[in-house]
Amino acid sequence: MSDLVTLTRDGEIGIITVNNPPVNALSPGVPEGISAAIEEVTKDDSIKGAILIGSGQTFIAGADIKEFGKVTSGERKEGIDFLGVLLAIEDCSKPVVAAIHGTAFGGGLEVAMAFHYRVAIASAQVGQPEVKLGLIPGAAGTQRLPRLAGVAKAVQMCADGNPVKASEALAAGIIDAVVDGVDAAALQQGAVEFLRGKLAAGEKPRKTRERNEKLGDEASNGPIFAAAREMAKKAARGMMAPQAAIDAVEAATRLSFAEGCAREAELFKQCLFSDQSKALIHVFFGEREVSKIPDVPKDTPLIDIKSAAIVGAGTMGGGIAMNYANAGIPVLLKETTQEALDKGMATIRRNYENSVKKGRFSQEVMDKRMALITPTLSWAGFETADIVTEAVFEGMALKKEIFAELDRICKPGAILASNTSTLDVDEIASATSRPEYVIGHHYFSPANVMRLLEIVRGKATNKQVIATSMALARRLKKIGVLVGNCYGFVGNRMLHQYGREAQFLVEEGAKPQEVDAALYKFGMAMGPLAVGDLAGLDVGWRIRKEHAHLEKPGVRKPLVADQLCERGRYGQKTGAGWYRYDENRKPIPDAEVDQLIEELAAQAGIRRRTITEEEIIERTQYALINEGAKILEEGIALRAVDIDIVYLNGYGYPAWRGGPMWYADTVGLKKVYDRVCRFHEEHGELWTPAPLLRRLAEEGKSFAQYDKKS
Ligand code: 3H9
Repeated sequence: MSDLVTLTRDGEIGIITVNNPPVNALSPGVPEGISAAIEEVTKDDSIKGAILIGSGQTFIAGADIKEFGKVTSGERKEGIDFLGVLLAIEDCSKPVVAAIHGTAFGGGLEVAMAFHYRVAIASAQVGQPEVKLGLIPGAAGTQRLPRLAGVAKAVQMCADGNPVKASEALAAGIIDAVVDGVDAAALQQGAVEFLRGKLAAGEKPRKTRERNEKLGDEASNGPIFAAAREMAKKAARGMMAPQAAIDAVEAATRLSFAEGCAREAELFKQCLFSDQSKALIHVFFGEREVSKIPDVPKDTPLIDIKSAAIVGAGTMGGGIAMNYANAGIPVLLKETTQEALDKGMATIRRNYENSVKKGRFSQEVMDKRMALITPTLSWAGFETADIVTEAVFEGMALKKEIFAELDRICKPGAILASNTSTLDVDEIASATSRPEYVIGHHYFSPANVMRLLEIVRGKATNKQVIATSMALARRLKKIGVLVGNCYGFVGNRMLHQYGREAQFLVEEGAKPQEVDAALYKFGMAMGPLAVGDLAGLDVGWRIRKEHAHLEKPGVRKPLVADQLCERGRYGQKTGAGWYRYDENRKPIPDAEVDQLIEELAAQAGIRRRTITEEEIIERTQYALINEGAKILEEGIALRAVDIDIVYLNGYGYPAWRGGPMWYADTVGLKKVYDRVCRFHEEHGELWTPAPLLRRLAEEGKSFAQYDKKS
């Protein structure tokens, strides 16, 4: 045995402890250590039974995800024989109990299911989240879980990957008891008592793999699998792992345990070597990487955020207020007229009521949250707020006026954040005498739902304000990504290029619905033109008017969106935009729009032609990637993975493609660069290749390699 796994004793009970911080993952040495401990338990006559427990905050949270990349890259030839280890546990001649606190996820739950019994404290969670990494359970989870929980529960857990709480796991038969207590010490004691009870009763332990009574039959299982496949098709559109997980659970109902394991292994391998799994593992580590800011040390002291205030109770301001209230932080919400304030509060109330109706939380929770939001027409109370977020109309003059006012009112050390989506944070900060406390907090609509928070660092923003903003993002259940200050920051600056190409494609001959359909098929949550209709075409129209002075003469610009706005077609809110909308908000292609497009294209002398789906993908994706490379080289994004995380969490980019920069790596930067050069020749200056893209392509490198070095 190693330090990773120890065997100690509590009287006649062996205590096997896994010590592999931070999450007791099954890194090399851990399964072997458990195996050796079980052997010792079997051999030692003074030990009558054993428990397995994790040290620290958790049971085993799964396989060591870092190891998968080593296997797929060929760096590691031999895999760990998980199945063999689990069979040995199950075959142990003495009763063994898995004691669960924190999370028993993936391989962790698979280990636990090979034990004869499982007990947990109430706060523990169990789950098979492998599909979130593009994988399926690979250590007989798809075979043992249906034997414990029944087919319906097992197929659900393996296909959606969501965890279940201890109480639910108990009801499903996954665990055998919930023990009192809140920590590992209480758990250990409870598990030992549980085991002593079993020993005293002389109960013969059962092997999970031999428990077939919940496996159902063809007639009962057929509808379960059909429904699960349908559900996965919708909820995990484009992903292969959920379907593979369902196939593997189905194998458990049709084959022997050993054959079922062999089928699972085959499917696991297919998933492991897929681009989807590599992308999702990149996302898993990326979401954690973005919290690391090279020049802001981990131990930077934070500003204590006990109260907040928001200027503007519109769609964004209201959503931001909900975030604070949801996190238990009291928040003032200011508007200029009673009417606007009432409207904002009514929207918040309606949103909460919908959540209560859907059973997301209770009326009591809603009441508490509503009570944390104080509507106001005055600045009174702003002087004590630890953070103020401005969420007014996107106009520089107005924002500067508000920041000058905040500078007069707010206490020293308060964070002054702007929810601007495009504007210069330094210019906004220049309206104050304390630019070091000014920062951008760019939320995404709907702000109470979307996970992304772009945190925009101005040239004077101090490190404490940055560190506090990153920590606050976590408190608000967001993923904070630090970005530099430029027009549109990371997300909208890239989106601008993407949206531009979508519109050019339409002018050159693709129908709006063809552009949207191609990108939806690619995996985007919605096509770009449908997104425009949803967000309101007038928003961009207004921004374009504000920035008209920055346009370069002679550079092509999209023609149609502004004309749609001139005709009052602002999108869904006016019942028409790129599409017409029926009463169910279903987009309907509109001949009037086709005609307008043709007219505008003819006036501009644009030759109309057939556009392929491939061209739609290349033009839109490579526009994102080329701009992303410029953003990276300019240091607006810290790493390519930061750009990916922005796109996945703010723009509906499919996680299984890993984000635009990772997607570029999977295509190959040489190919992307060559196509960008071609588009440059055909379409001119807007396609000027990013120097970084050229350099990496010429060196045969990827963005991921660039990240490793930076
Ligand atoms: C699997 O099990 C396949 C099997 O079927 C067997 C196949 C043969 N491995 O999230 P946190 C790191 S697939 C390696 O910030 P939290 C993480 O990167 C696996 N590293 O903490 C971070 O590192 P750093 C199935 C891991 O408290 C640090 O630990 N299991 C792993 O917010 C802290 O993580 C899963 O998918 C890992 N398995 O949340 C579970 N897990 O500090 C994945 C974490 O350097 N993990 N790290 O940035 C989680 O869901 C969360 O980490 C957990 C803790 C809920 C456990």
